[in-house]
Amino acid sequence: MDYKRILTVQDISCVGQCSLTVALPILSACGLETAILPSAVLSTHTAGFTGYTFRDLTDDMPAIKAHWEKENIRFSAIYTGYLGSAKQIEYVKDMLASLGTTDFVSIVDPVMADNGKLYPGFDADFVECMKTLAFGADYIVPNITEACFLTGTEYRTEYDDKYINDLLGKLISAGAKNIILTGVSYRPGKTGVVVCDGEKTDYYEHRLISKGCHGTGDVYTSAFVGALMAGKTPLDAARIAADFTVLCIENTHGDEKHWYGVKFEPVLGEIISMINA
Ligand code: PXL
Repeated sequence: MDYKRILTVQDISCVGQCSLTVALPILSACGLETAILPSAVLSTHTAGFTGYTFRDLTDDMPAIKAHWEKENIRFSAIYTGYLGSAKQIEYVKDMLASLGTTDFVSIVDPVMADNGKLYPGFDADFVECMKTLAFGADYIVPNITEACFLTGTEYRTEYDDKYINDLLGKLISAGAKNIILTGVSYRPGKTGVVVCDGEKTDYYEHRLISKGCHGTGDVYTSAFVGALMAGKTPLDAARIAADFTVLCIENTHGDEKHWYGVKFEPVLGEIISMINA
């Protein structure tokens, strides 16, 4: 298989095991040359820490893109995660339009919300802008809260498959091509991921270990992108990402001091085995 170069655009939270400090090692482990574009540098992530620093790197983006174009650098895929501002989303859309190879794939994790609420710093204008990025992408990987914000749907903690199918239908009508909807739980002790390409919908159910483990969304999407770009089908990539995320949570669960992220490093070898299986 050819050697793929992938770009991931998201923040560096210096401490906190999320975004780039998760995506870079996971994508590299999947055998991909991984280029990064930090959207911002924060001392920690914003979910649970207070007083964190935030250096917005939006203004560096056009010059970085221009340099890559001058050097004729192109990417097989661009995967976006946490983006710091609406202006940044516009720059990222420019990159999707011009930095891809001919078989280019775009994957957008519309990181902005969880448990029914937007993360600190995000507002309705950001959501509107995120819609324009997400609905133009080849794959989107929202959780249920993000899917609700993207479609103006009321968030529910209890739901059935009709609610989920309506949500998928609204995403497809709005322009989504392939949806990987995470955290879909129909019974106690279980959760799962829905994979929908607009015609076919599959569901992969797995163990629910605990709620609220921070950073699992980034582990999941990074593993999904890694497996997809390593040549797996979207459904297989979604399954591998789910199994790997469960392993990471199992490895973290029970360590009360480790509330801010998942201890994915000791099980990183497992994703390599899953991809090679
Ligand atoms: O895990 C998503 C994420 C990424 N980056 C930053 C965050 C969060 C979630 O809160 O705060 C800075």
